[in-house]
Amino acid sequence: MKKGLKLLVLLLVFSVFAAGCTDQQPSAANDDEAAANESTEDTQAQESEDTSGEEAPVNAEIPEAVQQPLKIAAIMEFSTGTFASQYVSGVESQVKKFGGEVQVYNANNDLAQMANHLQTAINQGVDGILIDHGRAEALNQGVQEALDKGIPVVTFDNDITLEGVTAISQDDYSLAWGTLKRLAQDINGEGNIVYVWAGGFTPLERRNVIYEAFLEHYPNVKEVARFGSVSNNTALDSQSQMEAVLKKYPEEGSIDAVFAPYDEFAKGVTRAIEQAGRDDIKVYGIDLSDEDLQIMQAENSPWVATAATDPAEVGSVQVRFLYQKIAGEETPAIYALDPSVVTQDQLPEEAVTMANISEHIPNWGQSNVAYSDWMKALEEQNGE
Ligand code: SR1
Repeated sequence: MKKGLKLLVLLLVFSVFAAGCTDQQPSAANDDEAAANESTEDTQAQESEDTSGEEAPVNAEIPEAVQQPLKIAAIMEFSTGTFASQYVSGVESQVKKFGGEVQVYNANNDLAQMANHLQTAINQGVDGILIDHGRAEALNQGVQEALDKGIPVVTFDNDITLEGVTAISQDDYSLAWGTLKRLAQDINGEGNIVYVWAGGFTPLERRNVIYEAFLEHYPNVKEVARFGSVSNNTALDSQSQMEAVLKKYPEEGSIDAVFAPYDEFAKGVTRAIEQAGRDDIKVYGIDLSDEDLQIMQAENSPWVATAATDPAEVGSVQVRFLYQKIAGEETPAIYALDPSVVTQDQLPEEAVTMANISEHIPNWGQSNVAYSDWMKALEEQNGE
């Protein structure tokens, strides 16, 4: 591609991701349409759904459809890792506050199994379905059947774009750019980096769009190695894959940084770097948990920055959109939570946890997103 054209393409990519973005990976093709509309829809959705700071009236009338205890199914592609466990706790806690019951189905990274779980939930006549990860090609048919049967569906980290579904995300484009921007600044726009990545997961596909644009934007940053797989042992696998890379690049200064856009990747890579005593390499991650904070706060930890939202809040927001749907309220087609970048130097000496991180990171977390007036009353009715 000619230099001028390349620059134009790059500028376009950057302006698109700055606006909410598109997904250029073939395996995430269904994202394109949704992502193209994301900018305006997000803004509209956030204007209409984000009631942060407002006190909801406790005596608002509770819609009839949500007055009885509801049966909710959460269909998950996988449940390993600290992100997934925090997400599930957010789902369970919000459903409990609303007086409902949630059955969590874990497909252990098997998309066919995930589709079977979806079918089971539909056959059981649940009141609403939450989808976590998975791919449209495996789930579209089941989701359409649920919609046809009047069962509302809200997805997270999925590329389904069927009409009637609300799809939430952590704004993966911003997550990736937040941490990569920090990486670029720290190495002054030049150096050797390692990329940890696995295809076929919607959030990782979206983050990869930004990574590809990042490499174009910083031609003096060279990717010297790439690996990655998602399994029940992602952190351990990443550790041994990074150990192999370190053996290949044993000289001090031969690797400047690792971009590890999933905390299970970042944990494994960090351990490998620490064990090899390579204090010349820094890790830039995505996601946050108590365990991640502990690793980042350890003395001389290579993990210096991460971009994240609160996974428990993601789960709770998804449940609230589902209850809004069940109550017959309008919900947006797309909603993206706003991530924050957390750097080691923002953290104090004392141990920080997810419970008090908001004291150290400006604008951390979002409360009251998708919170209808009657939700407070429903929670109070259920003794919460
Ligand atoms: C394999 S996908 C892993 C990602 O899913 C969630 O979006 C988390 O942010 C995690 O990084």
